[in-house]
Amino acid sequence: MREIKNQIDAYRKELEKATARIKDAESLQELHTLFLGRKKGYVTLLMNAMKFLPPEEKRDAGQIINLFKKDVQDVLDGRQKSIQKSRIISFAADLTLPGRSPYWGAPHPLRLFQNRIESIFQKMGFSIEEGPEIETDFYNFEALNFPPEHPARDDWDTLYLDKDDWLLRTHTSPVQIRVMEKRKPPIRIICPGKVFRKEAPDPTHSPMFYQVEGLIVDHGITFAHLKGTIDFFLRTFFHEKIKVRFRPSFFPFTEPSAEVDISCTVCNQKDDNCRVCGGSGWVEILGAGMVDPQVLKNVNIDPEKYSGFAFGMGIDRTGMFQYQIPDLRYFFDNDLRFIRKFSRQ
Ligand code: FA5
Repeated sequence: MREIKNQIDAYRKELEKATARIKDAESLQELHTLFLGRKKGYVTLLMNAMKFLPPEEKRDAGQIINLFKKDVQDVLDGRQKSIQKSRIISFAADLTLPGRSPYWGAPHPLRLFQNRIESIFQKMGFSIEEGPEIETDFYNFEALNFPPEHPARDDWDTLYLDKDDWLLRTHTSPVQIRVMEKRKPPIRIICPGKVFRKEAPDPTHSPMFYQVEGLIVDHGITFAHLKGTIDFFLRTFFHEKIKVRFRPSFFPFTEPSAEVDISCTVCNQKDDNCRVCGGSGWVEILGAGMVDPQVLKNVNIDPEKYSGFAFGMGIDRTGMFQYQIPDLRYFFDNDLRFIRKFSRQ
């Protein structure tokens, strides 16, 4: 009996020290197993030792051991409650902090500009077509009236692929041919997409950029329709007061041809040293013209019955001028501080 009492005293001291070291639910569980484990816990060992006592001592020994067991249980329960409470307190402390809202993905600004351009033309009755970015010489040049060795091919700094006459399309005009091959007039389409040119990047040029091609072919289409459509688009996309001018130009697939400029939205025609317009006050936004009769013949449309106009516009430049961004390379640097400025539009 004396031995059992001494052993209980020793266990109580151990419990006191071990309890002070409990930090978490895991160390609490370890202590529980050490004292109350069914097979080798200290309380079980004491019960086993009781078998060797004389019968008249067994009752008292049983009471002392049960008292010890209850004390151990109380101590462990108390620790468990305090661990739970500290967890709740550390969580509750966060409730005073402002919440962190996750950043949702958003369309790239160029996609937003494209959406806007598409929606203006859709309201005018245009439908949307797409074509491949890898093209053949035939669609990119030949069917558009650039015979081999034609000097105008040099205006498009082409990236050729190894195989046969494949290349990265230099403009979206080949989609005109693909559509007219399949469909007869009336045709009223726009074709947005990526194009590629072997060009050194600068504030208004990129070797990869986006264009939107437009094409109308029907009876009695004139240059006045082209002018009215472009004028309406630019005034809707930018603002009513934007100045628009048509300059005579040359494209092998349109006759007559024009390049269209708008008044510089970055300097408002007021800075002789403007990085974007170079002080001229004007920036080129698109090329356009009446579809050359030879192009219509190439796709078996009778130019005596039908006429059409086409245009090709830089999406990057259009967005750049809308937001007065002085360098279109910002669109491709993918600096999130820049990209996110557009995400809630
Ligand atoms: C063309 O690409 C013709 N296919 C457009 C066309 C279509 C004319 C139908 C007639 C009929 P151009 O090379 O000028 O033309 O390019 C058209 C527009 O793309 C330019 O006005 C400009 O806004 C944009 N652009 C041209 N080169 C670049 C470049 N390197 N980086 C960014 N935008 C460019």
